[in-house]
Amino acid sequence: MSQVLTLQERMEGEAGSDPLRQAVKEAVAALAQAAVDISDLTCRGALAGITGQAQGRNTDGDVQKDLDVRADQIIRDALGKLPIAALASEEMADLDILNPGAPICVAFDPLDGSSNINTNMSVGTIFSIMPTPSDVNAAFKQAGSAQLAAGFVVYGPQTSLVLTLGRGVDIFTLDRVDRVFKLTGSTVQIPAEATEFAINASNRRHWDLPVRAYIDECLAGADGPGGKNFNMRWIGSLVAEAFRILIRGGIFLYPGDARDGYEEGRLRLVYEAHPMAFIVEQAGGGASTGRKRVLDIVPDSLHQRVPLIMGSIKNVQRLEHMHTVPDVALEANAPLFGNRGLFRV
Ligand code: AFP
Repeated sequence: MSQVLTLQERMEGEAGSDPLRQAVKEAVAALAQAAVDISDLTCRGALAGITGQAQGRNTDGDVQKDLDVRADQIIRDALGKLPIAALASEEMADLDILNPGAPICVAFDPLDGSSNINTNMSVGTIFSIMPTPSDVNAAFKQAGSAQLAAGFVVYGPQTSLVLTLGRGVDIFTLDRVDRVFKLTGSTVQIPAEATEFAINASNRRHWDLPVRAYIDECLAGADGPGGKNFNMRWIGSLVAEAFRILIRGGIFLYPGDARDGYEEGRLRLVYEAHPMAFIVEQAGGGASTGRKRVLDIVPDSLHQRVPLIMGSIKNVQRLEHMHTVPDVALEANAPLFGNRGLFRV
């Protein structure tokens, strides 16, 4: 294989002498190094003392697994030495103010998909880099469109780092020989339309009608109103679903639903949906709540949840269209729920 660019070399070319881009480059390099260390833990599992056992709950009530806590510490140790104004983590209640005059702020989910750890499924790290506002306490009360960079790491068969600096999406694969991320995909583009959806179908009875109508259209297949046969995937790990969509398209849905506490879905806006939306849009896809663009949303609080539908732009637009149709029209088009339907109601 011809000489491939390393992440460091790719970032050098991007950063130039611009101080803001330099700060972003340093933060991404530190996050990448932390990812190498986290990858060592995930690929050794129980041999590294990683069992997926609960160690308590974070301030938002989510169960904290051993790797959640260790990954959080690895990332904070890596970033803590840099000129960063503030950190936010899924595992921290509030902002961690470091150097208020520094140009950037970093939010991260240190270990997403932790319920998969002891089942040897892919897990990941997600991060978002914002410019520091005049009031550092409002670092993560900016619209997602203000992001300077976003990325995620998948600790899977390969350890892959996906990165956007606002000028397209690159994919880097960890070379375990020299423990360096190397460029394996550049200017990644999501297919405009695809026939694969990802949703936790066990929650169907809790979905709003537009989501039901969209999924039922997919399930109705080529003989139905959508005229296409669909495949389904649900891994239970956002980073793995996102990576698959970057490679072969499709649509991921974690909508709000009628369960207590899930009115706005499960995913967090600041350190999951905003970075994912930035990446997906930079790869030509769409990222929506079903009613509005995720990158337009200004967070009210650090850990607020948001419905996230993302992927191939035409699939996302179809789902958004369903949210503009009156429920009565959607119900009228729902023969699948009659006596002969796929779902007995
Ligand atoms: P965990 O980090 O608690 O495993 O949650 C993972 C996640 O936030 C996201 O990565 C998955 O897409 C989603 O939850 C799976 O949620 P369900 O378990 O409700 O299907």
